[in-house]
Amino acid sequence: MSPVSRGFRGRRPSSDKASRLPPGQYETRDFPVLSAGPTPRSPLDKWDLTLTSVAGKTARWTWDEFQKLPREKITTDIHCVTKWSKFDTQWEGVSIDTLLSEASSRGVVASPYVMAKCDGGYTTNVPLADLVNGKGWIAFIYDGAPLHPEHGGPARLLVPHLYFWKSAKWVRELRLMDQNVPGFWEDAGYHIYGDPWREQRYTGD
Ligand SMILES: Nc1nc2c(c(=O)[nH]1)N[C@H]1C(S)=C(S)[C@@H](COP(=O)(O)O)O[C@H]1N2
Ligand SMILES: [Mo]
Repeated sequence: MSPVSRGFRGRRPSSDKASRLPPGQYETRDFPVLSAGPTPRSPLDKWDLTLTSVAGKTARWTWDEFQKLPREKITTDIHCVTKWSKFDTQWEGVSIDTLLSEASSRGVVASPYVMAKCDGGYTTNVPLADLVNGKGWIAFIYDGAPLHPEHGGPARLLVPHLYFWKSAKWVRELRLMDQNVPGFWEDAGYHIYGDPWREQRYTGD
């Protein structure tokens, strides 16, 4: 009989967790940092968030104004295209629904696509339908504390049902668009949409 009993080899993922793991992914418990460049630092008194319509109308929030908007708590699994997934991450943020309804009262008309634009130049495109109805947030608290700069602080887009490259760190602008224009990674060969459950990693998947 083997000196090492099966019980000491570690548990297999519970079927609950297994069913939450998209194809080709594995679970990690730490929180890897993936950035295409250095971590930008914008002081909060210079930070703002802008929603821009196709016609060029804008709604802008300073940090203080943004902090006064109604916020939500989000507990969600996240899935990186480099194959790690992390379960039950906890965030607080302002929903895109909230931002859009504020913005529409300021004349910002919705359009079917959005380009998220970030400090440092990163961009990513997301259909507006994937950001509304409780599917997208501008998150600024992670695990009960201000979002760490390496993870996108002061604030990042959070779109957890798509691969995590869509969750743009250091986001400063959501620009509405009529056309689905590829962002930084999409232009470099990543999938234009990026659904982890359909394993849409690269163009053509
Ligand atoms: N501005 C910006 N946002 C970004 C990235 C980036 O390089 N710059 N990387 C993306 C990728 S590929 C992933 S997997 C996640 C990683 O987020 P994390 O570093 O908090 O794990 O951020 C996404 N958002
Ligand atoms: Mo990624």
